[in-house]
Amino acid sequence: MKLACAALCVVIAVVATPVLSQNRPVSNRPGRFLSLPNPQKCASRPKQFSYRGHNYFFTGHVPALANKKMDWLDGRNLCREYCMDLVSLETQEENNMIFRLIQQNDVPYIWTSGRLCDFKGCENRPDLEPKNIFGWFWSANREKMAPTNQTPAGWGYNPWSSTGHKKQKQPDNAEFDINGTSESCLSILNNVYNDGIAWHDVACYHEKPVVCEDSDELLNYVRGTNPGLRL
Ligand SMILES: [Ca+2]
Repeated sequence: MKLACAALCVVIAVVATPVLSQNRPVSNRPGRFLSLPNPQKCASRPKQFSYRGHNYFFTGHVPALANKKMDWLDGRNLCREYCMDLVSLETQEENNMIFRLIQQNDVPYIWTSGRLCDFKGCENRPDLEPKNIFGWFWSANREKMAPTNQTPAGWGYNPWSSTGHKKQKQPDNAEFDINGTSESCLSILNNVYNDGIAWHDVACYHEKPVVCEDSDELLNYVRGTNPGLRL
């Protein structure tokens, strides 16, 4: 019941994106929802590597998904069917692990679960202002990110790129100036702006491969509703 409520809240939050849906030039598909986990897929999910009890996989290394690129919400939903979600990078150690994966495999970019709180439900929240500094969070677990203009506590560097399309530090919401589409999703780009591997705010409709990470919430839900299923 708790999960149903949590999932529903997220569904509403993700679907109600007035800024994006009014302005997005392509793949403007209304009425999209978060997928529910598929118990069989959860039980047989790819486990390519693990960190602190969570399993991960990169779609580029799953033969059936190797050439798949998807927009941010489709990426979340692909992961969620496996009781996972897009990767969230709360610590430098975990971030370094994903940066290494990208570097060693020459991956051009991936989606993470990072999202700007710029949709319905994010209004009247002084703690999220200004949005470009305080408005970012990890969708997979709703954890707030450190202010984007600071090195996160316990980290030795700021993972946001110092440059981008406008030659300004990220997040820069650059595409908004080009076609009115907000850069509301967090992608890791591999040296696209001659800036090494770094975080960028990117418009959510762009299609990219993804890294999925175990979701405690979805695994617990499927565990509770499928006694005896080995996850
Ligand atoms: Ca950007």
